[in-house]
Amino acid sequence: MASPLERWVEEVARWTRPERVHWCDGSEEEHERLTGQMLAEGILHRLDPERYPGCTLHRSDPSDVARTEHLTYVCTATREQAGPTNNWMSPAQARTRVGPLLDGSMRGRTLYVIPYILGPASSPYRRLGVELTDSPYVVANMRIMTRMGREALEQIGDTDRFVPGLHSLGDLSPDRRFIVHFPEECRIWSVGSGYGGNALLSKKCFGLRLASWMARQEGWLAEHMLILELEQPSGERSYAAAAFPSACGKTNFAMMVSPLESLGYRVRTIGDDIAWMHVGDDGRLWAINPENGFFGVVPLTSEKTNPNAMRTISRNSIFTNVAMTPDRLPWWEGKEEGPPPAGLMDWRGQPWDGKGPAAHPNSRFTAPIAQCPSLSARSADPDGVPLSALIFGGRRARVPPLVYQARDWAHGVYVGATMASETTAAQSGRTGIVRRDPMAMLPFCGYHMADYFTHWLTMGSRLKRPPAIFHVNWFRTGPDGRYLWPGFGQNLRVLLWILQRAEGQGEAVETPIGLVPRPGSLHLDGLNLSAAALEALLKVDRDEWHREAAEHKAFLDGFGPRLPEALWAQHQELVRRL
Ligand code: GTP
Ligand code: SPV
Ligand code: MN
Repeated sequence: MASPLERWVEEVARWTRPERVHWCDGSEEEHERLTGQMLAEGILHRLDPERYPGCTLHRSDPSDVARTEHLTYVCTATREQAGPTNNWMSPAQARTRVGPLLDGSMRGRTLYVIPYILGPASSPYRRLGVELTDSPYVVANMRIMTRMGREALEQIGDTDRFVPGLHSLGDLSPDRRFIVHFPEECRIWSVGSGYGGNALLSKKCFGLRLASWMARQEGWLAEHMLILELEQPSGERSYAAAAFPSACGKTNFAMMVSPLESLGYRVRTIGDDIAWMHVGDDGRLWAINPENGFFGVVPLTSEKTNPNAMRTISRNSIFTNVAMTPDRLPWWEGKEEGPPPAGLMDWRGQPWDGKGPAAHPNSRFTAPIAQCPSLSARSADPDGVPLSALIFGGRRARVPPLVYQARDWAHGVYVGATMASETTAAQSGRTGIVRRDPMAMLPFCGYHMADYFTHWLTMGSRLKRPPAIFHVNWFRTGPDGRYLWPGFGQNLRVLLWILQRAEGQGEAVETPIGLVPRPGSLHLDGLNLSAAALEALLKVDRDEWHREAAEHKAFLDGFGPRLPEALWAQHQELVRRL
């Protein structure tokens, strides 16, 4: 008798008509063979094997360089279940609109079967998935990003306990591109894109959209969050998770190098993009990183901004849409000081004309988590780590101060629900526009966002020792348009205050929006920051916040009567305090 997995693979093969089917075992030998094939076909290009051993460059189709949110759908039975922030079509509509695009779409290609585990292999919180794809580049990425291969296949065995995800490159045309989710069946179809979060179905499709749906039903949280560890001079370790929208600093924050290492403060990395969080027996919130690699933003990554990332991506990594020097080194804006090297090939593979950027602004690295020098010893702890703090943050030139603390859990949920950020190159469309992005989950929540807020509030009531909640903004600018805060490793100074506050220490002053650091309570020794800049960074301007609160209201109104009363109460409290 064929297993559910075998039956599904056969069914998909009859439908998409691949020339052959390959079951991935995740072995070194398989990896070598596939890489060799992609090099021969020009899907990958070898980088300098001395300076970047095991590294390759991939150039995606120029029309396929970022997630396409307008082509991403949540296909629940009713539109109401998907809510006002998701694109919706009915499951039946999805079958008639998207199904035909998959019909025969793998002709002449190989169908790869990728079994994978999200989370440490022995974690009670792990989940199993299988991606079927006709892209060998997706296979190579999934091998880095997940625990892929034999072990996953064994854990699936004859059961149907896996999330089926079907992906085909189709003809790569944006006119025939769809990323559709069927939460009720826990199923994903993606066609017409080979890029990142559109095509690596373990990541945003399963890890967030479907997982957030499962999490609500089962009483946990699936969030767009990094997870980090802070070691104190006493040797004590505490943990925090932070949600910043795409390309707003999660990877950098998770890998930051402490400027206070000589004093005994050290940061270690657990995850950089997704956190799955459960209520522990001790009433605390525990987090695991479901992923096994990083799919990170390349531009501006440098020895200065993120030396841990530079080490991590120095071998066995895939670079997507970066530029290349004549001696086959990957190159990107912000990599090093000084003028760009001569003779660059841009991300499209053309001689660089010096006009636009040489590397695409959303160029990415795919690198194994095990190569990260700052990796925490508990990064693959099956139980996860207990969180002391949750941090929300956005990219805002104005309004939110460097850091503030929410008064309690419900206020923290309000802060997360109303946060906003300027759009970046991580999604197609215009950049630099302020949009509300609740909990950095706007493009990733698999159901009605008002129900998601209710779920957050309910989770708080189940936590005996809830993490304290904060909001940060590294991106506030001065009158000259320059960032007021140096950012990157210096963000540790803010993290210190956050974790002190979470332990009931650290000094704060009350403001209408929450608690901001008392000047002097931030550890700023050795940082050349003027008193005026600090004041500007911590300033809470009532006029600006009145306008901000009005925008909160307009945004929350869009959720209609499903919005939990507790959030309206928070809003009224904010307005009253202002
Ligand atoms: P996704 O992978 O898209 O989810 O992004 P991310 O949230 O992990 O963002 P990442 O850390 O890759 O940073 C995105 C961009 O913001 C990069 O160009 C960084 O150099 C820049 N950046 C990150 N942290 C800071 C900071 O503290 N200050 C400033 N000014 N820029 C930062
Ligand atoms: C993001 O856009 O938030 C990413 C990259 O982490 S992608 O995998 O394309 O979603
Ligand atoms: Mn992300």
